[in-house]
Amino acid sequence: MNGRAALVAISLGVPLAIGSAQQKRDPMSGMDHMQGMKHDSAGMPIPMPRGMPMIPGLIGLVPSGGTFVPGGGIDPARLPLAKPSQLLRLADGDTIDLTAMLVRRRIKGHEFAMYGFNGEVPGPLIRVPQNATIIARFHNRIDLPSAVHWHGVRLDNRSDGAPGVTQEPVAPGGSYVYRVHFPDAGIYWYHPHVREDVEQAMGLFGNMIVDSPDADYYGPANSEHALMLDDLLINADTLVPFGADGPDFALMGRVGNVLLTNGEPSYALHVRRGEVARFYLTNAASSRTYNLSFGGAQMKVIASDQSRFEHEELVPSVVLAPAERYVVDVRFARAGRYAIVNAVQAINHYKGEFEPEVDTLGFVTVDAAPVRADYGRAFATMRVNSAVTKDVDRYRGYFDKPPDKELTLTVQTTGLALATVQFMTIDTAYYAPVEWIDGMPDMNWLSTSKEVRWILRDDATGKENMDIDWHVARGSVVKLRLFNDPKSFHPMQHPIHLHGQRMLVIARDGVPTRNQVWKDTALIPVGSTVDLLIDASNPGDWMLHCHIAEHLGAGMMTVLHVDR
Ligand SMILES: [Cu+2]
Repeated sequence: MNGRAALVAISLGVPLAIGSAQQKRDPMSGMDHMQGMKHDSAGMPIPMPRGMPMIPGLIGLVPSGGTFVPGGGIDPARLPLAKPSQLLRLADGDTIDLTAMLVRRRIKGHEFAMYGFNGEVPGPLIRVPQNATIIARFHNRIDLPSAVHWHGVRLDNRSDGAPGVTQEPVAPGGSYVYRVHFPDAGIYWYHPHVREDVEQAMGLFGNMIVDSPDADYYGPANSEHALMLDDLLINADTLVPFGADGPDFALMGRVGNVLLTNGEPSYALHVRRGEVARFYLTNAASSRTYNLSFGGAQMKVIASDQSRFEHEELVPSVVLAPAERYVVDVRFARAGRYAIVNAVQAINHYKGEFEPEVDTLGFVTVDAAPVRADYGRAFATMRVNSAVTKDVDRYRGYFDKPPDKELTLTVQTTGLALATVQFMTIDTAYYAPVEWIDGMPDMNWLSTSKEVRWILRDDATGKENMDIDWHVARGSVVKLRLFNDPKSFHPMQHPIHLHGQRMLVIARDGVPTRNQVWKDTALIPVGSTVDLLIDASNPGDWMLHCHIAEHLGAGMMTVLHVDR
């Protein structure tokens, strides 16, 4: 058990035994604890949002399953300071070494032992030409088993980095060699697929930009910037420890209280007046969905996970679920300072009200001096990417076919604290289609993968998660319908990710979508039915799962077998 958590538990007079959440389920005993805590919130085991008291029946409880922090209490001063991401331009046939290691990070005045690839957070930005193949030698030098998944890349199945499906986890001290082929231009990312609730949250992620041979693929821009968004959950001066046996925060996911851009709490960029800046956006957070905008600057969305859109569009903001990517061009027309913000509707669970919440991720400072090459006219032109339309045309005949598979997204719980169950029953009356923040971190923290099981249920057979034995022939065009059951114990959005293939979001709630783009991750809001059309062209065993790390850790995955 983490030292701090233990200290808190002692001060509250709660048994220290792991699994004491099971032992203390009497709401009245919780009230007693609250008396003792009334004037002192310093000992709170987890940070609560402003104005949100802990739920009385939960005070003093700790999650079942023990705790884990990276480095096992090592003094961060003994670790190398994390470096910012370095650009690695690779050519076809090149080899890289990618080492997961412990690093020291300074965040909001505190130093933590965390993880990085090659000592960098984010890991190296790998930039390759389309159709290149690289050899990546992965070395695991952290204190957990690990692996590397090349998210969104339609590569050879054996290099997919999916332990339990395509390889064994790489033990601490071990290595593994991946052969990564990049058939599609776009923005991708790599991260471990072992305890990603810990490893990804602690900094193991990096981008890959795959460049089209067409120099005018995205149109002109003055500058390019890769932004990896994530968040971190800290107490006053410690990391909130992770579950030792499996993820905690299993209900809503580990939503952080510090928002990070490229690993830093404040992002700063300087541009010239009139500059068109191209941002490659990746949501690397465990569970937070972002709604991002650039201080009112005009933003044009160009591409998403695996391709450009059929046509470009101006948008007020861009919503990124965990693992989603977007390529946007932003034109900074006037001199001054533009705040990069995440603006969402939070729920106040005590009042049953939605409240606006705005977090500033950083600033873009625009010089008075004008940019040398002014792409204002090109920016104002919404390009039509007929190559994407032609590609999608080959699949449009399948849009109206009946679904090949229908999955319902739901959850089952056992052994949760009584107060959690009572509060949730009331709370479910005003669920939001997307839960942007964690308004109930106390009950969320106590819910581990022991109490919570997230489910993909096959409507036709009633089979769930890994019991679904789903085979399709190579070259099939598969229609998958996903329904996110709003009547479950804790309805919540799920970013559903399919490995190794590409897919289109063809309808939401029966309404056909327009402006297609090839995706590997699709957000399924609560109460929604979403139709995906999968181009199952890449043979192998491919994970289909929720990309909220804690939901995946609590079972929310199956495998699509694309037979040879
Ligand atoms: Cu989920």
